Amino acid sequence: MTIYRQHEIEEFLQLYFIMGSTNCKKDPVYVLKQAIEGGITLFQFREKGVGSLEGLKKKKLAEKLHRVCKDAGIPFIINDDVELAVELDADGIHIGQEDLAANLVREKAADMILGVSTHTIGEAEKAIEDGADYLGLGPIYPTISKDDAREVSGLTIIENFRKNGITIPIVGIGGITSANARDVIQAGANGISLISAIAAADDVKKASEDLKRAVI
Ligand code: TZP
Ligand code: MG
Repeated sequence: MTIYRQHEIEEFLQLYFIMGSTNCKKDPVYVLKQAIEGGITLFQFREKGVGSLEGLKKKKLAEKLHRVCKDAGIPFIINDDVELAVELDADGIHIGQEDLAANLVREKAADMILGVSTHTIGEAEKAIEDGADYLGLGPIYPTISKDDAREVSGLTIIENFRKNGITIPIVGIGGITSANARDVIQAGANGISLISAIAAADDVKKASEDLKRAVI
C-alpha cells in the first residue's frame, strides 16, 4: 500500500474510473490499461451484480488490476470488500451506507484511502468523523450501472453539501459523461467517478481522453 496525503488524494479524484468484469465489453485488464493511457487518475475495482466473479476468480482479477495500477502509479481502491482490500494491501477502500461502518473499516485499514457514499449531510458528518478521506455523491444523473441506485439527486446535492460546510473532497457519481462532467465540477465536486462512460465505450482510451479534457 502506498500512503497518500490529503492533497494527493484530492488530485487523484479528478477522473475516477470504477469497474468490474461485468461492466466491460473487452478484457478488464485491457480496458484498465486503455483507460490509464487515456488519463484516468484513480481506479476502483467494483465486482458486483449479476454474473460477477466470486471467490478466487474475483481475487485473481483484483490482483491483475492491482498490478496494472501499481505499474502506472495509480491508486487501487476496492469497493465494499474490506477483507480483500486488506489481503491485497490495496491503496484504498470505498464503502456505502449498507456496508461495514466507516469507523470499523478505519480500524481494519488505518492508512488506506477511505471513500464513503453519502446522501445526507448527517451521513457526511458521520463519515468525516469516522475518518473518510472523500465522499461519493449520487446518482447525480440516471444510471444503468447500479441495480439498487437511489433516486437521482441532480447537481443540487453537491451544491447543498458545500453550502452546509462539507469541505472534504467530493466526487459525483451516476450517469456522468463528457457532456455533463464540467457541470459536476462547477457544482463543487473535486472530481467525477464513473463506470459506463469508460468501461462500455467502444474506444476506451478516447472516451477517457474526452472525459479528462472535460474536467481539467
Ligand atoms: N453509485 C451510484 S450511481 C453508480 C454507483 C456505483 C453507478 C455509476 O455508473 P455510471 O455507469 O457511471 O452511471
Ligand atoms: Mg457498497
